[in-house]
Order: sequence, then structure tokens, then C-alpha cells
Amino acid sequence: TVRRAVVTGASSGIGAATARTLAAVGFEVICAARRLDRVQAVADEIGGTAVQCDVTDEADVAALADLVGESLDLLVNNAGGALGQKPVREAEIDAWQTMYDVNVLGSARVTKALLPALIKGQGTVVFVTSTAAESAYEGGAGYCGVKSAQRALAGSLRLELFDQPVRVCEIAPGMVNTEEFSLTRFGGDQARADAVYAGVPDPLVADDIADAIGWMATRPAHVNVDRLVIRPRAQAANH
Ligand code: NJP
Repeated sequence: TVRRAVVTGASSGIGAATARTLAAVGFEVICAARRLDRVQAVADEIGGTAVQCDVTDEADVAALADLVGESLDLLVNNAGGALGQKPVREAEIDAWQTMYDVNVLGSARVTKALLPALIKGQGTVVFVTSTAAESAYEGGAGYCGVKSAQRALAGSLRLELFDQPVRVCEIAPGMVNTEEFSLTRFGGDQARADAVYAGVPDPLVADDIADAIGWMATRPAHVNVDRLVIRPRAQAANH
């Protein structure tokens, strides 16, 4: 039987690359995101299914669960990003709230909704966190906190599912050169973005992370890859 996967935030960047990689290794992929035109294009390219899904919206997530049906082999909680990274003294708390809603509560909501299908399918859940989860940096308070919370979610879930045949994995990328992440990351503060990016002249590309997710998801059933940390060689380990 064909293995089935859901990728959230599959309309661009790491999510789109992951959908392509999973299709290439034989998964039938349900590609979810808010921008239907973009996610439809990805799904058409790989012979998958597109669904409009805002992970902060209960009704959208319930509809996604309906589409998935009884059994699922893989969920990649990728939807998210860093919104308006600014020092605490300039923080836009509403942006932090949205960032938390999408990254943490969004992945919790989707995971909860798809958990019965993942248990039935003896599936794998992957959380896309960040090296920001394990470090602090100037301007990163909001994002570091959000990604740490997502890491805690993955860790708790793994323990809760200890007696179930479900794997819970985390991938923590360093700086990845994706289309939109870098634009939103510094809240339009180009000078700050330039300063940070200048320190990492050769960032990862989305396929570096997609390849690793494909590898995690295709390990033998008795192997759980708890966490992969992948960063550009030129990115300082504490960044
Ligand atoms: O960014 P981008 P990445 N409901 O902006 C979707 C983490 N990460 O690929 O809804 C559903 O191209 C959005 O789709 P749409 C990062 O934190 C990155 O770089 O159509 N989906 C889009 O497909 C994030 O968790 C780097 O707008 C929602 C996707 O999310 C993941 O990698 C480093 C949504 C974002 O794609 C993918 O980021 C790192 C919602 N409410 C971790 N809101 C990096 N790039 O350097 C957004 O350590 N999306």
C-alpha cells in the first residue's frame, strides 16, 4: 500500500521541498497551506492533493482530518516561521502572539486532530523547530521561545506515545535560504537582516532539510530519530 503524508506549510520553502522529496520516495502527499494557488501548484507537480488549511483555524484543521481519513503514515508540522524578530525593547507583542499561534498551537492542533490516524497507521510525526530553540541571540527572544515551546511539545508527545507505535521526531534547521522566511524574519529591518546574514555567507537550502526529513521518515520502524540539528557549516553554533 502507498504511504500517505501530510505536510503543513507546503506552499513554499522547506514545506514545498519536503512535499517534493516525500513524493520522490513514494509517499502520496497531502499539501496543506493557506495560499491555495501556491499549494495546488506544488501538489499538481508531484501528483499529490492540495488543501487550503490555516493551522490556527479549528474548522480548517477538522476538514484536513476528514480528508486524511482513518490512517496516516507521516505528518510534517512545518507551517510556521519567525514574525517580526526584534529586540525585546522594540517587541511587537501581537506579532509574537501570532508566531506562537502558528508554530506552537498550530502544530499542536494539527497533531491532535491527526493523532488517531497516525496511531492507526503506525506513523511518524515530525516537528520543524530551529537551532533558535537551543540558543538565545539578540532579537531572537520571541522566536527562540516559540521554537523551544515546539520542542517541548515534541518531547512531551514522544513520552505520551511511548506505548503506541508512533514515532515523534524533531528537525532543528539552522539558517536556510528560503524565499519568504528571511523577509518576515526581521520585520522589514533590512539592516538587521543584512548584519545577521553577512555572518552566514553560505546558508542551507530547503532541499538540505527536505532530504533529512525524508531520511527520518523512512528509517526502519524500530528506529526513532529524536532530533536532527542541521546548520550551515559557516553558522556559529550559538547563533
Ligand atoms: O519559510 P516559508 P520556511 N497556516 O515562509 C506556512 C522553520 N525554520 O520554509 O499559509 C498554515 O517559505 C506558509 O504557507 P501559507 C520555520 O520556523 C526555517 O523557511 O500559504 N500554514 C508557508 O508555506 C518554519 O516552521 C528556517 O502562507 C502557514 C510556510 O508556513 C519552517 O521552517 C530556519 C501558516 C512557511 O514557509 C518553514 O519555514 C529554522 C498558517 N497560519 C527553522 N502561516 C529558515 N528558513 O532559516 C504560515 O531554523 N504558513
